[in-house]
Amino acid sequence: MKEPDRTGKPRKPMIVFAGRSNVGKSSIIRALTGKKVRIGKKPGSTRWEMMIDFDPITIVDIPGFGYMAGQSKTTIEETKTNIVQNLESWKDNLILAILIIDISLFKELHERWSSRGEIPIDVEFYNFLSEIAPNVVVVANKIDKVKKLALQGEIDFLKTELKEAAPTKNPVIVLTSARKKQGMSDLVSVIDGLLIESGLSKPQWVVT
Ligand SMILES: Nc1nc2c(ncn2[C@@H]2O[C@H](COP(=O)(O)OP(=O)(O)OP(=O)(O)O)[C@@H](O)[C@H]2O)c(=O)[nH]1
Ligand SMILES: [Mg+2]
Repeated sequence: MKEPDRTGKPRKPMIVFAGRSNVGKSSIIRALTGKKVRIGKKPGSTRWEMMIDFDPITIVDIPGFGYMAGQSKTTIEETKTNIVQNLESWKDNLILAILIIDISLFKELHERWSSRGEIPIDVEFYNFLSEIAPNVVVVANKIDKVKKLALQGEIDFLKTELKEAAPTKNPVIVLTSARKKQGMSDLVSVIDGLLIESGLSKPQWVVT
């Protein structure tokens, strides 16, 4: 049963863009929809969720989890708790969760977290999103920052880690550079395919 939104209207199916701070969530939403969501050089640019009406769906830009420039540890923790609570409350409407990863940093951060005996936050979120959303697509963004020869290795590493985290799923990974506008049409094709499977029509993406 779909919960009505704050104005009492029934909610549209939602696609949420999640990921650590500064990975390019807002940049990708802007590149796909042409909507002027806030983008920033420093982590923590998106402070609250932004609901973008994009017929036949609602696209949600949420704050990044993890470090936010100029914010206290308490605020960062509160933001993360808030993101998790919001995502859980949208569960019935979520048709797709898109997890954006900065591929130029993934391996390095992964190794740092693992060496401390902690589950890397990207992997933790991948697990969480897989539990609450019927479809999860992982976007390896900022490919322009990875040397051409190293890219395949970085993607293989990501794939192995995701597979290990959720062995029953085959991770769907799309490679993008929001800055260079690469991979955007691949992402659109994957999203459209899932929308059509769910009986919905394609939105008017600005990417062709
Ligand atoms: N080199 C490179 N930079 C990118 C790419 N995508 C985004 N950026 C830059 O990364 C920075 C963060 O982009 P945002 O789109 O604000 O990232 P976000 O994930 O929404 O960040 P928060 O809202 O803080 O969580 C900006 O300076 C972008 O220009 C990319 O593909 N390549
Ligand atoms: Mg943002």
